[in-house]
Amino acid sequence: MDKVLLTVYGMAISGHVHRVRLFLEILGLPYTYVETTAEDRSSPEYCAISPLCQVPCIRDGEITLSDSNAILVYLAERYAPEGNWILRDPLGAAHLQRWFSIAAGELRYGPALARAINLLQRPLDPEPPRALAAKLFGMIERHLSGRPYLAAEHPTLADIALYSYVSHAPEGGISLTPYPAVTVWLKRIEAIPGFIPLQWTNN
Ligand SMILES: N[C@@H](CCC(=O)N[C@@H](CS)C(=O)NCC(=O)O)C(=O)O
Repeated sequence: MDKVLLTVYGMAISGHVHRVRLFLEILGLPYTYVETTAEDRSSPEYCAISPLCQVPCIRDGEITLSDSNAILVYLAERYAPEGNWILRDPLGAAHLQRWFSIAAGELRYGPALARAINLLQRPLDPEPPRALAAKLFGMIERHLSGRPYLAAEHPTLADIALYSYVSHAPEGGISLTPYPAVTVWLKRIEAIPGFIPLQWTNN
């Protein structure tokens, strides 16, 4: 394999960024991490490589790519094509896409938003995102009862895409105690070699 020259642009608090770093660590790929400021993210240079001026964004040699789920797919296809992180049979591929949509929808506007409201003191009512989180976590709890992982009998990108904001839901005032199957699933992800936690400080 060519020498890997990966850079991740991120924000330590972000679960979207964590899912990318988590996967890079699990794959054992070396990379440089660049913490961005709000000023960095609004610069024309940054918005040229991340068109919505968001993190995460990666640079891989000549390639730049934004959107956490797109980055996961790129990394799996480019650096672990022999792995089974992506499901290729018609139903498996559809299920994986379904979890990506949930990660960008209910997860983002449920537990992730409730967490942002709490941690970043956003002037928004946390109850609607908490209600969405309860609906989502109830569904995931039922789904994981009797299943080890979200989309297959083994970990896939679905698990990587969901882990960060599910595990940090308590920071949005959402307890995981009512969801024992979800809690066991989180521990399964944490046992994958290379796992790194989402760690940030607000100083
Ligand atoms: N669809 C994007 C969403 C990423 C996203 O919302 N990033 C947030 C941080 S968690 C961000 O960059 N916010 C800063 C901004 O929008 O200015 C992805 O999956 O990467």
